[in-house]
Parts: sequence; C-alpha cells; structure tokens
Amino acid sequence: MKYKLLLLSLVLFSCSKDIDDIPNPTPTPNKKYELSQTYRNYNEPHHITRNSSNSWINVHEIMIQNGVDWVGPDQSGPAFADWSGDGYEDIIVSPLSLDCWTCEGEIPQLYIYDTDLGDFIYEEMVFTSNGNEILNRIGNKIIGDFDNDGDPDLLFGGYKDADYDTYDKVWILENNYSIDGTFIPHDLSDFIKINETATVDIDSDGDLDIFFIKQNVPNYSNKPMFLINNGNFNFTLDDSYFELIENSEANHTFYNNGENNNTIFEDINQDGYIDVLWNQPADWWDELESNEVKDMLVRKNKILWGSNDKYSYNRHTTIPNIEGFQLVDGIEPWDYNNDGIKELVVIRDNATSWDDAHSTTQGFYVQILQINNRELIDITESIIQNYTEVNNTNLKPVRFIDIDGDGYLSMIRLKTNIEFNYSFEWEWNGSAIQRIK
Ligand SMILES: [Ca+2]
Ligand SMILES: [Ca+2]
Ligand SMILES: [Ca+2]
Ligand SMILES: [Ca+2]
Repeated sequence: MKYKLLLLSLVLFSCSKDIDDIPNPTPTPNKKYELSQTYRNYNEPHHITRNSSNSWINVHEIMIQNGVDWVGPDQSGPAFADWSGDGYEDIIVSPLSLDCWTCEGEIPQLYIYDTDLGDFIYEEMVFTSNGNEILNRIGNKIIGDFDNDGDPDLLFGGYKDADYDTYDKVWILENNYSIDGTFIPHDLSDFIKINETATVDIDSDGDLDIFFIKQNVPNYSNKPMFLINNGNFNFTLDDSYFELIENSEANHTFYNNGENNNTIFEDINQDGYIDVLWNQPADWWDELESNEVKDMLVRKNKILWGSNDKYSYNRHTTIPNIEGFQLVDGIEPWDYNNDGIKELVVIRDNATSWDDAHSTTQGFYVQILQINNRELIDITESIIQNYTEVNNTNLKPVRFIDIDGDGYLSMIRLKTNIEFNYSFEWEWNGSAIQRIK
C-alpha cells in the first residue's frame, strides 16, 4: 500500500513543470526515488526555503533503514536542501534517543541523494572543529545561505534543558561540502541561547539577518532583536527595529513568544514594507494582572505592519478570534489560487487553554483571512471545505508544496507519524479550497 502511494506520488510528481527543464524520465522500478535537479535560492527567509517540493518523502523510513532505532516524527526537523551541491536535494535530520529523547544530544544526520541508486545514503557529517558539541536534542533547523555563496548553510542547536537550566550551543554550520566534504561551525551562543529564530534581509543589503527574542532583559523582559549579517559569519546585535513599551509587563506580554521559530517576515499587504506575522501560542487565559496586560494578551496573535518607522504596538492588527479554537498554532501566507496575492491561513487548535491542549482530544480549525491594507477579512466559510474537526488531531506544522504538479500549492500537514510523511491536504480546485485528504 505504502509502495503504491509512493509510486503514485512519483508519477504525479514527475508531471511537475516548474522544477527545472531536465526531462523527467519514467520512474525506473529499481530506483526508490526518481528525483530531478532542483536549483533553489537559499538566500531567502526560512519560511520560504523550508517548503521543499520533496517534502512528501518519508524521512523517518529512511532513517530507520539506516539503523536509527527511534524517530520522533514531530521533533526530527528534516531540512531538505542541496547540501552536497550537485543539484539534487539531500536531507539533514535529527535522530533522537529512544529512552529519553531530550536527555542526550545526538549528532545531526546527513543523507545524500545518490542518483544511480535513486535513494538517500547516510553520511557522517564532518565538522572542522567542536565536533563533540554539535548536537541536537530537538529538531529546529533554519536553512539559509548566510554567507551568500549560493549554497545552503544551517542554523542549528540551542535546546534549553529545563531540568538543569542549561542550553545546547547555537551554531551556524557553514556548508563547505562541495569543496572538501566538511561543515564549518560558527558559534552564535554569545548572541542566541535558543534557536527560536526567523530569517529575513531586514536591512535590505542582500544577505539574511536573524530575528530572535532576547529574554530577561532589564526593564523590558523580552526584547525582539536582529543579528545583522556583516558577511563572513560576523553579526552585530541590533534592537532598533521594534518599539519597546515602557510598561515592562505589557512589553513582555506583547513581545513574548513561546515555542517560536515560526515568526514570518513578509510584505503580506504588498505596500512595500515587510510585515511581521507574529506566531505565538495564545495562552491569554493566564492570571491577568492589569487591564493593560489583559488587552495585550488578547492581541498575542497579530500582524505588526511595516512602515518607514519601527514595528510598533500602534501599527498592529489582531488575528480575529474563533471561539472554542483560541489556540493559534500558525499564521502562514498562502497564495492558494495563484493570483499573485497571498491570503493568510491560520491554523487553530481546539484547546481553550494550555491545560486543555495537553488533556483533551485535539481538533483543528483552518481560518482563511483576506488582507485589505491593514484589515483582515475572514473568508473561511465561503472559501475552504471541511475547515474544522473536533475529534481528530492538530494540524501543526503545515507546509505548502505542489504535490500533483499542476502549479497550485497544496497545504499539507507534515510528519504525523512514521508511516506517512504527511496527512491532510487542501488544494484550490478553481472555485474552492478543496479538502483532498
Ligand atoms: Ca545533493
Ligand atoms: Ca552558503
Ligand atoms: Ca541583511
Ligand atoms: Ca507591508
């Protein structure tokens, strides 16, 4: 059954026109994956580069075949990119420990696509230094061409051990594979403790900068910051892009973000300024201490609009609430109908509190928002089929890929279990966003 699905995917995938101009041969039976060369620009924000057209490949099956005894499908964080530089996408992914998956760090794994075999071959990653410190205990990986030399590099590490209050180091692994087979580690730990980051060229000088939130800052608690890229893996801290709120409690609440490497920087309303999709778990039912803080908490899931001034509380729009599905798992841009204008899809969980999220049956609600200047218009009911279920699973994380090669990006849910790499699928059918899976 699985093989049939795979073949079907391959046949559908081989119809793709937009990948490149190399003809796709009919899949050869003895090849497991018949992939095409893919030339991608890795000097783009991570929320774009993470959407690989090969995301349908079952990475966990590949890992298990190569001797990994257990994978945590939601935590292994596969990073599809051409790590070897031959035009074919490879995978870097995190194995985890079976007994206690955050107890011990594991070396990330590299699987290189072999065109003759049509399969991914495990290869030990070679680091030029600090080999015993480059470990992961959770899968967060940010792909980006940080030195602008055309190949993908990897921002990696930074797990916080809550029991011991210690942190794994945060690294950028400079990709030198095509030259001598190595990755060169650059330690970012002086700047960033937790790899909950996003990337964008915020100063428009042509290279990717890194967004993160510095915690425990005197007077402000949480401070949104950038590491501005100066080239050659040198960075400078810059806290000037966000207006800070004088009331530190309110500032904390407005700029707090929990498990967040999902902040998205994109000019979503197409006015020439980069906006911020502030993805943040909505735990706004916590103890409320003042009306000001209460007001801030309700506005946790929001868009900060770009302008020629700092990002500010005074220029934000809250995502419209859906009663019973208050927990927002993700806010993502999606041009589902290829008209060049992106709408927003908001993935919601049916929990009404963090306690609920861990104790009750999961469900989801897929909200679609149209953007009109700085206004958000809820078009869910008229545009998308089967957008809510109470007794199922949550949808996080979603990805956007053109599975059947017709030019429209499907929204899928990645990594639900070891058997299938994705479940759920919605795609535009000309009049509605149709639920396919
Ligand atoms: Ca490759
Ligand atoms: Ca690079
Ligand atoms: Ca830059
Ligand atoms: Ca804008």
